[in-house]
Amino acid sequence: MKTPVHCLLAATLLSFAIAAHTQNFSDIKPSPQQTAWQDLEFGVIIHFGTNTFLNREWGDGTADPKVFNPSSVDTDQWMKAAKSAGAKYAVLVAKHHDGFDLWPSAQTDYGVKSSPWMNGKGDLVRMASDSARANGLKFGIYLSPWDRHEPKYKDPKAYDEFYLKQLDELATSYGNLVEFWLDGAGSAGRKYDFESIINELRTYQPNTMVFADVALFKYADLRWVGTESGAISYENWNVIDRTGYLRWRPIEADTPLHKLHWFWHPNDESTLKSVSELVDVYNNTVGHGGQLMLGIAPDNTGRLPEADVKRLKEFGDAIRQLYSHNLIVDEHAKPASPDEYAAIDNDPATFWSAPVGSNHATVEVTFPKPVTFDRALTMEWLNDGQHIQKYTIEIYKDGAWQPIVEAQAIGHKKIDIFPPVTAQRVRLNLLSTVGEAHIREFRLFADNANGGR
Ligand code: FUL
Repeated sequence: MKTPVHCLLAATLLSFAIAAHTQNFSDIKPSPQQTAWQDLEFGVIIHFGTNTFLNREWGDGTADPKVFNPSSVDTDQWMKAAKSAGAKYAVLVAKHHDGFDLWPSAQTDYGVKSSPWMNGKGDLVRMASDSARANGLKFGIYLSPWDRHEPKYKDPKAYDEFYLKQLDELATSYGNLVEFWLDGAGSAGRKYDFESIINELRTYQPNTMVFADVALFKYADLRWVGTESGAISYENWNVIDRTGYLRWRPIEADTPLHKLHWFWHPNDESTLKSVSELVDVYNNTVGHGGQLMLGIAPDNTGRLPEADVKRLKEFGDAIRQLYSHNLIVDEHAKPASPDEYAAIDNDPATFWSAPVGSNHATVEVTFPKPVTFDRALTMEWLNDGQHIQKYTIEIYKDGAWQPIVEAQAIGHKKIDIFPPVTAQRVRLNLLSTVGEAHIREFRLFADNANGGR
């Protein structure tokens, strides 16, 4: 027969079990590091290595380190170009699947230290991290778990130790890492000791955000969008359920500047994405509440090709042009009530909150005269969770409110694009929210090329 103490223990365990099963979507909140990362919105990932010299995407680990011999590496040029595109941080592929290290790792000779570049004395992780920071960008690292060169790879235990030591070198020598990329490619069926890997990383980099695809969900802070096409094609909820385990895992969407190519290839100008393709990528990733991770690749001289530099700047200019003239501010719209001002002040550091406990609210603006616009940008304040489940954007026309957008999920940022409309009164109608909504920004824009304004 059970004693009362046992009964009490059983009851406590049961209530824990029930609590674990009754996690609510709206109770899950981001960490401060996650919201800070989401505010960055756009980063670049840089691929450079033996593949650059061998016209390859996936090296098989047999390349002679002597092929790596760029004549004029210019990491400042990389970072300036990334910045001109609007990126806030850069992730360097320190080791891709071929196992070639861009820093002088003490764990292997397979890397820059066996190459003729800088007589084997170079350290690209150092150069890239210094240049990133000098240009106002944060810095992160990709270290491929799949290693096609390292002989220890065949022995999971020995390789885990090897990987951990490489990770130590990177996590302790190059300053704060904003993001750490764990790529699942090539690793299907392989079990790594991720418990130890993440513990090690956290010891030295407690604030780094770990990116990984959903298979590594448990260890990651961020999740992969599921495609490299540069779009989030579904409603973007930051909370994801992995078999009863709800967690805040914001989306990152990685896509290369050149179609299908992460590394540089000779005569590859035709794969360079056009400005309008890149603007679509931006609208469909950042404008869909996710992070854009754009792949850029230096050529075999160690510089980004001039055409790529030009395209990155054109892309940045196009986004600045599209989203710097907020009509609500420029055309002096007034809110329906003074407290709504925090939602329309063009300042994402301030936010407006709907009445406590409410499940529906509106943010309304009136212009002195009718304005024409074709897109709205809305930002939800997420520190307390993602609350807005259904909303419309409406214009007042012919004596009634008429929806021009009907959608779900706002999240970090939502850009809604529609045929140009002209109106004097506009409102964001939050039809259904879990608890009160919080809005950082409600902005309206006109794409001049689209006949607006
Ligand atoms: C993928 C890799 O296999 C590609 O080569 C590239 O590094 C991309 C960013 O991630 O999984």
